[in-house]
Amino acid sequence: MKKKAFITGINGQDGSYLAELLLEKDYDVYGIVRRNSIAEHQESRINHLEGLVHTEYGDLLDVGSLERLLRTIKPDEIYNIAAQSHVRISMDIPSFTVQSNALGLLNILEAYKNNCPNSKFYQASSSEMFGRSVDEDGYQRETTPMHPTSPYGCTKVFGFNMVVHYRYAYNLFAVNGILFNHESPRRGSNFVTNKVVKSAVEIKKGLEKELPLGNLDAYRDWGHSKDYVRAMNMIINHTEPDDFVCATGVTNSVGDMCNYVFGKLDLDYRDYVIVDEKYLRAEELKYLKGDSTKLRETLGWKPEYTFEMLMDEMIEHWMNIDV
Ligand code: G4F
Repeated sequence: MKKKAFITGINGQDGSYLAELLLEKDYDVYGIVRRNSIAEHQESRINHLEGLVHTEYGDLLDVGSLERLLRTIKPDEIYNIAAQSHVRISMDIPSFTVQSNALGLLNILEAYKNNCPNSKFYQASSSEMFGRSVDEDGYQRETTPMHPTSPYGCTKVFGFNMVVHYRYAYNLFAVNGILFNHESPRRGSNFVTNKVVKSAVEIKKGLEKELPLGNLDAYRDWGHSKDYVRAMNMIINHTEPDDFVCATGVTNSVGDMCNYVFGKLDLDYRDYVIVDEKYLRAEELKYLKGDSTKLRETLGWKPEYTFEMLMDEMIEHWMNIDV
């Protein structure tokens, strides 16, 4: 019998790559999409999967839809990837962010417990939970204390703790992947990697003159979304329910990233990048570098993409389309 997977956020970057991976592994793939007034671009990341995945209208804030779908589909694996995932925007709309990410997670966790407790549940937890915390050796790992620096980070700490609590309280196979930043050509263009690559290509093509950014001194551990959805599937298929950090272990600043991307296009980023206060954050998470030894040693995961391969793929993507 084919395994059934249920994905919230199937039309996002990670959801679309995860759906592709699970189809390759011969799963039946179900997902929910939220109703949007502009229907045209709603499923643009999964248009190529039309007829291969089953999509239904649903919403993490609509308990009835979650209960009904989980009761009827009875998936083997549930991946909760949907979220208000933009950290700076979470400072503009903290209440909505809490509703989507914290209350929404609780809604689907309850629907899971009440309708298909024999399924397995994956929660998209985040390195943003670590916030101000770095271990003495310069890494964050599963044991690093969590001191989040944004409403988004606070909601993810709530979600992480609820998943662990439900695991022990109700004997559920509920797990967390603590994923560091992961990108791809499918990344929204208001996240810094795709914003920089898209703008640098536009500048190269003579379509733009400058690139306004926020903090250039923040460090991030950037990997490829394809590698990270592979980790999600490995984590949910481990013999025991557990929590794992997924990261490359390499960190670069936003300035380093600009230098690499503009350099590949034979441009000097310092001639084009300006700092615009609009993109600064009320509190910045300054430094992320993940230690994923537990994931590598327990489950044999390792990333296939380096930072340079990731950036090169994104540059090539934008060079090949009309922007
Ligand atoms: O690309 P970002 O917006 O990603 P951020 O805030 O690190 O969050 C991402 O990674 C988290 C995992 O740690 C996820 F949980 C979360 O959902 C999301 O996927 O910003 C990266 C860095 C920040 O330090 C930011 O201040 O880039 C800096 N930055 C500088 N200028 C900018 C800009 N970020 C954005 N989005 N736009 C700018 O103009």
